[in-house]
Amino acid sequence: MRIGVIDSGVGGLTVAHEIMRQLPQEPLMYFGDTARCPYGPRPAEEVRTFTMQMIAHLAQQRMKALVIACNTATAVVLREISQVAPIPIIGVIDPGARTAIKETKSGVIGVIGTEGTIRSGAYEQALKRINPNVKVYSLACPELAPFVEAGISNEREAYEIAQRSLSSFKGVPIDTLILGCTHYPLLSKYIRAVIGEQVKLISSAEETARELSVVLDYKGLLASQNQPAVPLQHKFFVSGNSTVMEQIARTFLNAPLD
Ligand code: DGN
Repeated sequence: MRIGVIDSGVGGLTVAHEIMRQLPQEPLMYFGDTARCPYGPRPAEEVRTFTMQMIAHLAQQRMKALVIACNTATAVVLREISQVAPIPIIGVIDPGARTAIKETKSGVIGVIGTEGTIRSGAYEQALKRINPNVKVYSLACPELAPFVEAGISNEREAYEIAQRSLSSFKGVPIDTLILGCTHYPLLSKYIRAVIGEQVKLISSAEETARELSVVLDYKGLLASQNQPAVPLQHKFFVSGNSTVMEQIARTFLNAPLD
């Protein structure tokens, strides 16, 4: 049985990549809602409907766990569906918050994400649940995910968009920055150039894959650790254009899509 991974578009591939690295024996199926990305500016109810449609699509096949590799969707639906779903459901917000708390020295943490994620306050709540004393600065960056979704064709433009998006963090004394949208690790080079070497960038991918591994192990759902006889065939679905998905799969996942 496969692990389902969903996102509004290509960003969840950053999480899929880490799952493939940590759990190389697990076949994935990925759904990117490229036709309706971005989710960030949409009302919560619409994000909920679209996310449920993606889950319903993957649920037509056998799935042993689901990773909501989209912060915007995690903020809206995780709590609701994990209470009723018959399989484990993992989101990306708590893992990102846990990693940031582990990494921060000063306790001053920045969060960037879509309008929906920032509006939900989900990161701030998750961080303060772990440590009520941390100081959190949150910033919506609505230009970043659509830029990634369009294919990051121009390095200069990437840098300028990162600079514009992060300008209000100038002078804010964060030592840790949560990339609270799964599209953003694909821009980390530009974000790093703007924010400076001294700030630790946090992507939820690694900790999300770790949480998935722990949950599968606990439930007895981990695939056999033996090397499969034939290489795993992951499945990728998109609701719209697949060009950027293919480009990212080739360059970032190092695995051409069928
Ligand atoms: N990748 C998604 C997230 O982590 O929130 C959202 C991108 C978008 O839809 N703008």
